[in-house]
Amino acid sequence: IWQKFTAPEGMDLESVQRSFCRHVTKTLARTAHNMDDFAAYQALALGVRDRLIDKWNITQQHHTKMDPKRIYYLSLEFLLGRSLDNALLNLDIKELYRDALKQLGFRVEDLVNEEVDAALGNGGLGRLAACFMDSLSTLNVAAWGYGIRYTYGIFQQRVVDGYQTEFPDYWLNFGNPWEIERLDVTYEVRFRGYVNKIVEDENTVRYVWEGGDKVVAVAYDVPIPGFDTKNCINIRLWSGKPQKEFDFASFNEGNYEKAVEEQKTSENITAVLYPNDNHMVGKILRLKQQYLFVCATLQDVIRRFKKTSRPWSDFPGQVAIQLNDTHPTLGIVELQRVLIDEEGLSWADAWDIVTKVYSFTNHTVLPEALEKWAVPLVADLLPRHMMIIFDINLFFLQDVERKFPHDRDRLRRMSIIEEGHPQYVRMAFLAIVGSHTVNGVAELHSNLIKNVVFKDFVEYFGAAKFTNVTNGVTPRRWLYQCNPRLASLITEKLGTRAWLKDLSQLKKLSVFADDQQFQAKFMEIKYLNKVRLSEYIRTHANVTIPPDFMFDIQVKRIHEYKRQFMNILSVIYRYQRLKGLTKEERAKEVPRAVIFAGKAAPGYFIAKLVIKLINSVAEIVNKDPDVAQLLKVVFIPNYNVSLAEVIIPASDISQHISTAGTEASGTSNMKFVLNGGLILGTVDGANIEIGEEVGEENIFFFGKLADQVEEVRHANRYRRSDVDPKLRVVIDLIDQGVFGDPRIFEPLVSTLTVGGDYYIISADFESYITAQDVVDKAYKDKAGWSKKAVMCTALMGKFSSDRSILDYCKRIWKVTPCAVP
Ligand code: 26Y
Repeated sequence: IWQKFTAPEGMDLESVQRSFCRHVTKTLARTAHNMDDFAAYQALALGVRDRLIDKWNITQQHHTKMDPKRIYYLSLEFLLGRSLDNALLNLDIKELYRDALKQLGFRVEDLVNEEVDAALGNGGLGRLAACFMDSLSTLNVAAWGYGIRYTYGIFQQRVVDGYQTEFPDYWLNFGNPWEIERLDVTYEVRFRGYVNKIVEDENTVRYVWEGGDKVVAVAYDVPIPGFDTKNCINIRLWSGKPQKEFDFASFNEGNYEKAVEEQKTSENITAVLYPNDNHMVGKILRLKQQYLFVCATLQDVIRRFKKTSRPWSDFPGQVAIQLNDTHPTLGIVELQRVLIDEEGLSWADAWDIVTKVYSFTNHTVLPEALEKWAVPLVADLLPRHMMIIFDINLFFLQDVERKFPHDRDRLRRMSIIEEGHPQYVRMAFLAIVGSHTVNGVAELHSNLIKNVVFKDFVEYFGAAKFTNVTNGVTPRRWLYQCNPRLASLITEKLGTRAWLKDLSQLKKLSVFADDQQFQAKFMEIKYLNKVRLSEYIRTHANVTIPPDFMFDIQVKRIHEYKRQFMNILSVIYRYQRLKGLTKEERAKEVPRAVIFAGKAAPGYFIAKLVIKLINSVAEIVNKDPDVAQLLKVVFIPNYNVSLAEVIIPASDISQHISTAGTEASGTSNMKFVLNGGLILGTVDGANIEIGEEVGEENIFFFGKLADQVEEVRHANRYRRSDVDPKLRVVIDLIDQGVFGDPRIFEPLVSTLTVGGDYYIISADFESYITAQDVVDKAYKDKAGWSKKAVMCTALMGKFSSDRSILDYCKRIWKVTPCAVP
């Protein structure tokens, strides 16, 4: 009976339709006459969810039987975006559903647009975690993602009077079909309290952490289907709630208000995602999030491990935990605490296990992004952990001292505790000391880590502990899903869709790079994608962009190091240049649409001013008839994953122009090139490796190199007001009020002069403008450009997240696949 009634959903039209109608009438309690597209989306999603759960169950049963080494990917951010279209494609049921729904009067394409994004992340780091989950599932790795189920994801951005304004992201208001609430999977998490020292005999003392307040973490599971596999893995997200939701004593006394007070007043730890990208803000609630996260996760991991009654010495062979940046680093301390205080292991045995289990990925070298927590804050919230951190540091520094005797400055530099008033815990150092492997996310970045940022640690631990795993992106979402026409063309040309699981096969496209017919098809698809984006911009930003303009796109978080400011300055330069041209000269110019999108951290004043400047420039340029045929500028509000899926396939050129040495990798650069868009970029992050793959002739590099930046900065200290002459022209226009009241922009403009121009915009400006001209020239040669675009797509095989994940599996986690047969 059981088998009969739990059989997986059928793969025929009728099964799909039956499931759809059942969810409409039974789950949603609506009727055919009382439903809109959103209800249809919900019913469709619930039907797909049923299929995911079938696969999820099969996968978990298989893993339980085989008991393979589990990979745990710990990340405070998962930027998943929408799930429906992705699930339909990964399960290979999109055609089936399209036909089934057509007969019911719905278009799948309309319904997938009803979904709200799951935006539990800020930018690159969170989206990388999401791509990695897709690859782990597709590659049949027995992996789990762990994260936080924020009630509010990254804020919604609107533009009011040219300024960014933030609104809450009510993503759960209409329910979330992609999560399975596990009210039975809960763990207690303690905060504050005191540490009791128990002397058992002369040789043994134990510490017990007691008292304080407890909260409860509840699990929500998000199934992640692999592509072309039975495998479906899981992201387990924790939601916090107060332990006592209800005060029965007060209730019985008739004090109903007080009975629910705790629930009302205790701030919900997992309520909101911190909206800072690459910028540390030492808020106690954030530390609480981090601890709730690692505490619940480790209890879950350990419970799973204990089911098989293995000895603790087996733990490192069965468990690998990857730290997505330092945000989950408390997990190192928590595991050590559990092993010594609760499981009774010796310090040495416990530490041996801990350091075999953890590995750590660094995503940034920006000093303001390196996490450090004030010791008094940690000691108050997590008293036992603070003791353990001091002990870890003591044993570590004793060892450093043995290896490098009489080098006190080295001890000061390497200490996990930064001295001062107050002292701080340096989380990156703690992560390095507690991990067996540390990796950066692109070659240049990993080298900077080794030779500059963590140099002392390389000298102490040896170079083998530090490695590179270049980032990648999932070709399922970032080509197959977001650019279906190009995906079909590729499959048609290669005669197989095997490239979706082995992206290196794209190189077979390169033989068609000179084929005029193929070029024409390729560029026709690009054109249609530009039409789609142009339509979006018209309806959402009220700017009309002819699709035959060159689409020049910069979309990413707004940050000084990413230099959107330099981009808009160069737009002003172009604007004044075009205005100075004769009619004949204008006819030779390439019409360009410069497209921006991205969120600024709400507290990042300068970044928000950049948005205002972009909008002010757009306003002037877009209404100026002198340049109407040649230049458009637009800021598209509320950049997110689903918007990226519309923007990225439509680029002719995209900009990745960080100051050399500051962008660890970048991952959107990979997405753009994969979709046949060229890069204008600095010699930074993964741009370098993209250049190596596609060839110098297919990428536009400019600017100072990473090892020249310090010297420029040094020179800047004596420069003050004598900026690059072309930049001077631009600054003068802003100062004259051409783009509105110059007093508004003064704090931004002065970063170029009195601010010391830390991101060396002035030193790179000439080279940047020249590179823009080279781009224009190349674009005029239609055949030449088409060939470049084809070669870009063809040579991007390296940048699949499948390759990254296989790299982690082989070199860091030492794990092989465990596929559901
Ligand atoms: C400390 C905390 C406030 C914090 C929060 C978010 C610190 C950093 C971040 C996010 C960092 C981030 O997204 N880094 C990006 O990671 C990508 C994936 O590796 C890289 O491609 C990108 O260059 C890097 O900026």
